[in-house]
Amino acid sequence: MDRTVRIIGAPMDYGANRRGVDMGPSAIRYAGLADGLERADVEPIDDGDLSMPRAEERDPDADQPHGGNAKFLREIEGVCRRLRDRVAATRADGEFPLVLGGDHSVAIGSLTGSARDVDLGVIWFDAHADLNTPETSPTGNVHGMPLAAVLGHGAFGEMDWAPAPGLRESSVAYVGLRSIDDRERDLLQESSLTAYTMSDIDQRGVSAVVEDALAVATDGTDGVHVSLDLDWLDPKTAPGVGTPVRGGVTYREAHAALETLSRRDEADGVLRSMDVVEVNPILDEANETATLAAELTASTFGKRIL
Ligand code: 5AB
Ligand code: MN
Ligand code: MN
Ligand code: MN
Repeated sequence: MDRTVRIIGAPMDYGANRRGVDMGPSAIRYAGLADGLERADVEPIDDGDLSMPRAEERDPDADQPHGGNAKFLREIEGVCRRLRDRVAATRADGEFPLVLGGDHSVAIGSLTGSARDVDLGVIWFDAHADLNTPETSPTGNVHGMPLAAVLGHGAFGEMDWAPAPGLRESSVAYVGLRSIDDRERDLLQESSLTAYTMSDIDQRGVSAVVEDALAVATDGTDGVHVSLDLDWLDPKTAPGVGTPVRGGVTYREAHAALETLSRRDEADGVLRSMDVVEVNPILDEANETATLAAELTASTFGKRIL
């Protein structure tokens, strides 16, 4: 066993408009996550799930930022502060934090925790840019905002809990984008974020694109956080997600991408933390998407065919 991976369940659904994504951590565990990790020669330790406040007792519109809409922001803040501290403590103990969502708003906690006291690069596997602010969001769903939150855009700039000083736009690379809101496109183009779209993958192949993303995320940083939104994959392969978009990566491309990360990590230990998010078992077919999430995680840690 060459490394300890601490599994932290974050059954959050406050950031999405669909119930069910809160069952993601159980479904991914049930699909054999720990076994897969052992076969990748890492030691999994399961911390269980963070506790969540009960949605039925909450008012989604309480404490809205001035002039914006970010539903359940107060609840998301509470959970992400706890997750941040758990992730930072895990890193401080020399272990690898693996966060199971839950919707993508949990990445606010993983990123701010992993970036504590270090410069962090990020590779964001997603159909979406997740760069809306409370002012630009067409839905008010915070799972469409985590990168804007940690980079301190818009109303997030006034919140002391989200921005991560160790994270610079120039160290963030998207892989596989194919659905971006108009205001997000403007933000993206004004920013120094690097975005590889599905069309880059079509033209150059997924491994070459991931090598480039690694170059961006490792340049001048102390390590890389991997954020894997299962809607990155094509919905035919990963049906159990709340915001599916046609034209995503295939089963083989997804494995090739994460194996590329793993090969680099084997050479220089560049990966620091990871989250696996947006698995919704209610929308899934026979736990197919959770199984894929577990397999892809094992591939990231070096599980090989031979
Ligand atoms: B996901 C949308 N851009 O902001 C929004 O799944 C969708 O974490 C966000 O990538 C999808 O609501 C969030 C329309
Ligand atoms: Mn996402
Ligand atoms: Mn997405
Ligand atoms: Mn989604």
